[in-house]
Amino acid sequence: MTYHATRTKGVAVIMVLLVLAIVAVTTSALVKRHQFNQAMASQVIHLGQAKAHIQGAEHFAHQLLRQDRQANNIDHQGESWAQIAPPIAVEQGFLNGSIVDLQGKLNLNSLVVDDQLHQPSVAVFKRLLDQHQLKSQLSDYLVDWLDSNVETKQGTLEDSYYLALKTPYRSANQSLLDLSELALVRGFDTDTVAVLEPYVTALPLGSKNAAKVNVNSASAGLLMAMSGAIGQNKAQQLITSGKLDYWPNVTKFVDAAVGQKSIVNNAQWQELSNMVTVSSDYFGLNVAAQFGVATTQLKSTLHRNDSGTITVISRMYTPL
Ligand SMILES: [Ca+2]
Ligand SMILES: [Ca+2]
Repeated sequence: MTYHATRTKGVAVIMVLLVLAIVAVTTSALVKRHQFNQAMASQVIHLGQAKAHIQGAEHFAHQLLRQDRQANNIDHQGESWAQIAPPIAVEQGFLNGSIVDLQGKLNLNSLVVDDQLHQPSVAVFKRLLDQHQLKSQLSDYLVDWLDSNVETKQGTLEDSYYLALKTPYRSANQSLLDLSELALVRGFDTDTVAVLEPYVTALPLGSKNAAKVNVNSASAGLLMAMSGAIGQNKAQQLITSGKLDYWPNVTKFVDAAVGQKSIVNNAQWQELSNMVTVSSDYFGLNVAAQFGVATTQLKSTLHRNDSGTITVISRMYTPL
């Protein structure tokens, strides 16, 4: 074989190897692309399945709450809507959910009603702050955040604090849209919100009942805050009595909490009576669904009117 023929053969081998390398790289890229597309497709399909089942569960929850209002005007933890469903196996996945009575908490928007300071709610909130060794000024800062005017009760400008922050902003001068907004209010931060979160909520003031706390769902800590006359032991007694047999009306609860109405306790009796209810308009719905690679959760806030019609106030999907 001549030198020239050997060289030509060598070049041909290199060409073949180059072509093979290009084919290998291209095939590998195509396989990766295909796997990625497959993963994307199954994620989309599973997420779609999860959302479809969540919507079904949401529809069922609405129906449960509507039927409950049509059956009675008392809401308590023994009713079917309050039972936590265990994870239910559905085709290719799992579904679980619960409904909570949001009126088992103090509605912070009720500190300002019709743009006026609502003293009974402020008193409850101040007792809650005191229970957790938090300063009572937090209540004043929150009231300034909620009311429409721009001055503090000392006559200074509310925004002078917020505008001096590293990232400046102004006070909302309206109801809280979500409890997380509380962390933006002067004196509050995420830790303070976490401490208060078991006792407080942020709901629209759409109905007369919206400023009231349902004593059939309230915790012992909140019951203590509802009146200066309710101590720790009394709150525990009230919780135990409520578990044995729910409070059927406000009078029965208030009599048990501060004694039967008399000249001596008239003011206390009336104040507590005005702040509590046994009937709820606002509920929280939590539904989680797991399908293949997708796990997602729906959290929604529901309003129920006197005839049982449900309106969704907020709805948020979050991947778990
Ligand atoms: Ca009911
Ligand atoms: Ca204001």
